[in-house]
Amino acid sequence: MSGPAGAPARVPVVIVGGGPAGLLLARLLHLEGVDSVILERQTREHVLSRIRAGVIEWGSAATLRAAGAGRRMDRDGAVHDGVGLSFSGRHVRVDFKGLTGRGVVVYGQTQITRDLYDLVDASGIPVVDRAEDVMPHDVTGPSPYVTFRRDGAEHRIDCEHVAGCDGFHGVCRTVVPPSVLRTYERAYPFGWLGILSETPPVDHELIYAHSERGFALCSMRHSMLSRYYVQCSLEDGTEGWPDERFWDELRRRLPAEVAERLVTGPSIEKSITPLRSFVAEPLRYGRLYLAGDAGHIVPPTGAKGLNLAVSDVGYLAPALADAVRRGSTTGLDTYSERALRRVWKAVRFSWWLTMLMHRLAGGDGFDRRVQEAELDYLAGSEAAQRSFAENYTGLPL
Ligand code: RFL
Ligand code: PHB
Repeated sequence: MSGPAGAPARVPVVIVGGGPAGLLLARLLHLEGVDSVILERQTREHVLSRIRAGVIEWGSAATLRAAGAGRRMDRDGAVHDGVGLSFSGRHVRVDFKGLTGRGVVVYGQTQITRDLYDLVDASGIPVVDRAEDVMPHDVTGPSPYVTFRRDGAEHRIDCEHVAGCDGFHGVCRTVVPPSVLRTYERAYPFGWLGILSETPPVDHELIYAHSERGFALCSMRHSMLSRYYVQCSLEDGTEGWPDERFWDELRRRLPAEVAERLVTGPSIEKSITPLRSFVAEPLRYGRLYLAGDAGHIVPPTGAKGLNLAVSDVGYLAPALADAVRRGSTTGLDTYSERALRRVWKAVRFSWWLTMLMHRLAGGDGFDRRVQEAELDYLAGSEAAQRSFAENYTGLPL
């Protein structure tokens, strides 16, 4: 076995996964003078073709800027100072800026990933794509190593620490034995059907809509690229949702004056996502650390997934740098606890917003009445709106 072409045989930190968490971690470590290697299962083209998050919390935007990844975000992204909530024929605007002094940045994850890849390349950080059968070893001892295959050849990289940034379906979480790992999970009985279309967004801000027919979300990437979602059944496939049906259903879930303004067009992407909350504890096992979706996922309703990946890495990068450069493990010793405190608050918010805004099946109407009462409360209470705004724009690190 040998170090692969372009990657050293020994490096302080091996990062498994070249999504936003892995790329940002590599860049922040580089800025702290710590070398790393990224092992990514997919091709770069594949990673860059994924359409995902669109809302960046204020604090995440600051972290991205500190990493040097803020230039295009600040030029092409849009600061949103509020968001619309519609229900029972009413439309309420939650004024983030007025209530918290901050907004969020609407800028696609696809663009962030591209910006981070550019930075990682410019920093000379090796990224091995198409890395198969990646496997961390000996993470509870002083000398971990990671093996993988590429183009049929076996490789090994020795390291001091392994960062598991390999998403929900990654390998790193499976390295933690069941006797150590506790998982908490909630699968919701519905999904989101999302489309991207080259049409102007229906509003200058996002609209979260609760309706008798189910939830809908109007989002965007820029002035000529809209992102819309409707709650759908878990049994649905995209083939059962031709564009006409999607637009028709979306219109029916929006307040009449919004539906009238909706500009439709052919979808350029269409996909279905099941909704799930999941947390793994602890996020550390020996010298292996889980960050981002590898350790937890949230339903997209609260727009928190990418933001949690950024905040995990915001804790992990300085802790790793302290360990590698100064021999101090205090930051790593408290990483899991610090990250999980913030994760659980985002899990709570995402769960709450999901349960508030979606059509819940069955029952005698009790759940619906409670939802309506809560939405009415939210519409009429500045305290409730401030709490919403504080959570949506991002709790402190
Ligand atoms: P990722 O992005 O999944 O990246 C993990 C990477 O690891 C690779 N990998 C492996 N590499 C090597 N060996 C293995 N064995 C590997 N297994 C996997 C994968 O190929 C991949 O490249 O995780 P990361 O970096 O933690 O980032 C997390 C975010 O991607 C995710 O939380 C967000 O996209 C969630 N999310 C949203 N988050 C927000 O903050 N705001 C939003 O508005 C928002 N909207 C969304 C979302 C996610 C969605 N979907 C599709 C799940 C909307 C949707 C529809
Ligand atoms: C998106 O633009 O893709 C998006 C925005 C807000 C969410 C989820 C997804 O809560």
